[in-house]
Amino acid sequence: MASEKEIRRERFLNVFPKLVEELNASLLAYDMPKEARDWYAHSLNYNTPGGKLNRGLSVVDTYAILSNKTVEQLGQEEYEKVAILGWCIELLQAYFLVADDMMDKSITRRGQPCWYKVPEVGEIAINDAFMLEAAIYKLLKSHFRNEKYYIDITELFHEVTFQTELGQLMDLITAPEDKVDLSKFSLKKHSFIVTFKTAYYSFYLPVALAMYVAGITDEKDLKQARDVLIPLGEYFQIQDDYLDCFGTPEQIGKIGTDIQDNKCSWVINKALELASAEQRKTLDENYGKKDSVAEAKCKKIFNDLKIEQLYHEYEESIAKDLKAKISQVDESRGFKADVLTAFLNKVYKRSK
Ligand code: DMA
Ligand code: MG
Ligand code: MG
Ligand code: MG
Repeated sequence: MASEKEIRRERFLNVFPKLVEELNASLLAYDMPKEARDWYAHSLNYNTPGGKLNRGLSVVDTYAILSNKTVEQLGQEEYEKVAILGWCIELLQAYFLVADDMMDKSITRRGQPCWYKVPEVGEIAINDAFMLEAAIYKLLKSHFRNEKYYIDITELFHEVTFQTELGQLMDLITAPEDKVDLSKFSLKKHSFIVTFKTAYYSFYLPVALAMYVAGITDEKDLKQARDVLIPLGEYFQIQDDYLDCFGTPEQIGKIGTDIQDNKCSWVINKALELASAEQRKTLDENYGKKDSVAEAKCKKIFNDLKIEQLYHEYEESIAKDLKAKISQVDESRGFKADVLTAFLNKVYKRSK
């Protein structure tokens, strides 16, 4: 028997082929040949639906909570409306990931080769990334143009995209390939980078979109959502950093690259706080090298410093703080603390 979670995922997935069809029809309107239409469909299908779909499903879940309904009680038309917004976030994520994997020189994603690693794709992936982003605004226009919140959600997508790109810029320039300088890293810088590169689009965006559709748009309520979701997003990226180093590729669907890529990750920052002079020297000499022996030396130090245990302690403490914050939420204008609890529960102790 399929679980409630699997049924919800299936219902969400069922919407996507219609969107691919619609996007392809827009190419036909420009007389694009079959070769181009097939390429776009392949890129959309390869890069968009294969992940956990947490962000997309959260738009639906949040909207249901705000409407005092279960997901199952949403009528098909109402359901598709919010599901399309969910797919727009998944398209935004696909766009970022295709580019991120090229910039991070990653090999696999979601258990398959990164898109740019597919032999016939290569650097065409750059244009494919742009076209994944363009799909968002096509869909917003065709499905939401007549809604009073159309301009709000369109501007929100633009702003959040820009915030994420700022985060990616900071992530990349803090990790130059040829100049390893660990003194440039700090937990404060890490927090800044991950808030921008992950928290806004992965956590604030899904909830804010559902709030616009549900008509709960008082700035006080948007702020209540942000005040919990931004630290929750920071916690999520700390998990991503932790899993990059300590997760297995089978578990996380990708091969970790942070050590070899000289990334300002939570793991190295925590290690730098605690390292002895000797350990620091080893890290200075081996971090950020495109070499698996050097990478193993860094991992050995992380193990000696018990970073895994520190991570679990961090996780308990942040979950406790977030629960306390959620319990303070003011529901008088229709916003609901349950929206935030549902999000926290999806993230807490995740292992993939
Ligand atoms: C991901 O950061 C951020 C965006 C905006 C894609 P990352 O490089 O740590 O992600 P991953 O570990 O999935 O490559
Ligand atoms: Mg990456
Ligand atoms: Mg990256
Ligand atoms: Mg990562």
